[in-house]
Amino acid sequence: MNEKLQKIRQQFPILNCEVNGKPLVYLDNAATTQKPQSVIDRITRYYMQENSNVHRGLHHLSQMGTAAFEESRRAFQKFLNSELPEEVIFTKGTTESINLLAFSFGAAFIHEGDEIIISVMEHHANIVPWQQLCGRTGAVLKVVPVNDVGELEMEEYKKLLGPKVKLVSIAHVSNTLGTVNPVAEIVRLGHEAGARVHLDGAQAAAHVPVDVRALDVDFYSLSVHKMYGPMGVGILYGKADLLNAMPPWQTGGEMINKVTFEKTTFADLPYKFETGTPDVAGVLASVPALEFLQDVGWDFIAEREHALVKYATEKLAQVDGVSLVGTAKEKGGVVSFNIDGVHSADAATIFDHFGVAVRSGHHCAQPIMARYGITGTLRASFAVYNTEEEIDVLVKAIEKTVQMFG
Ligand code: 7TS
Repeated sequence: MNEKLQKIRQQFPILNCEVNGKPLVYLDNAATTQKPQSVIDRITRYYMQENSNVHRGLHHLSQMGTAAFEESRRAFQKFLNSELPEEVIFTKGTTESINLLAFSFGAAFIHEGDEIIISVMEHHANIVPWQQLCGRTGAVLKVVPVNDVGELEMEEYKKLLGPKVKLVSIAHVSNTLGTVNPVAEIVRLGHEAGARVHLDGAQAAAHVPVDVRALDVDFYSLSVHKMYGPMGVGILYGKADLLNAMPPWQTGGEMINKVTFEKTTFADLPYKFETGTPDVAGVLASVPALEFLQDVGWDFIAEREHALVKYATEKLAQVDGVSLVGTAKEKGGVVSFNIDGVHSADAATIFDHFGVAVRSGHHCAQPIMARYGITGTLRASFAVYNTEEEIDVLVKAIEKTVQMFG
């Protein structure tokens, strides 16, 4: 193992633990990544020395917390290269970001007969909120198909784009297939047709640099827990002019300007969309997660994740009875597969005896499963701390499973 990789692994205490008497082989990073010591320490320090509510107290701790909270927003502004800090809205995660967007953008811009484009490979979080919005408004959901290897059929996307399309909402990277979608082209074509474009970046933001201005994307969602950061924090990025034109979603404290029983006026961005007490510790501990990504560097991340996907793909292809699901040309750190005659849940349970953590089942993406005529897959998903040796352990577990069900 090279020295840099070793140093990275040393930052993650959980990687030293054992599962069922075996060293943990954590290959479920698309569900959530593990957390480096710096993130854990930041959470501890907050609760030991800084805990207070933000944006409301005049006392020392609250002032300090508020300043750190807004610093964290600026860290995300820089991370995403957004023009303004107030274009960064803190949410609980991608799911909440998309629900916010569906309700608020929906209320401002979606009417009966309008069209919303998604794709077959979306996570349920980027399907159900739009389906519900269509149910409320009489708008129509259009779905971009996916080819046999797991790529969006871009010619079909072009055909779906027409004057009625108000929004395109597509995954930057697929959580089941690992496909990296041609997002710059998706945004460009969407804009040419007069639509707004949202990218679901849940599976992208820890793997590729995201520059919202270079992409010219209107909205971008992410979950910090998939980026080496804490649970319970997400971002909805939106262009200020659009966010300003959108009504609040959830209402209550902290998002108001003035309240009387006759009428309430609302705060400006970003507070209009940040109701109630946020996860302050989580927001503050997101900064060391961004610093971790920056310290490791995008080049190293890309190099390692490509190497791991290539290695896993080659090794799995050599095992009789294993079939890969999703072999797009542009792929992130996800390898989905099935073993002939073995239910994915049974296989995952056997893998666990080897200390190997993978996800099994439909991965909250039932439509793409239906597209391939399957009910689920086994999914190994990689982070920058994973190693080829860990993939060897996975392969051993697969071989054992094949033997047992032989
Ligand atoms: N969008 C995509 C593409 C995702 O992969 C996920 C979570 C979400 C949205 C929702 O993110 P959350 O943080 O709000 O839950 N995906 C997965 C997964 O693949 N396995 O567990 C969670």
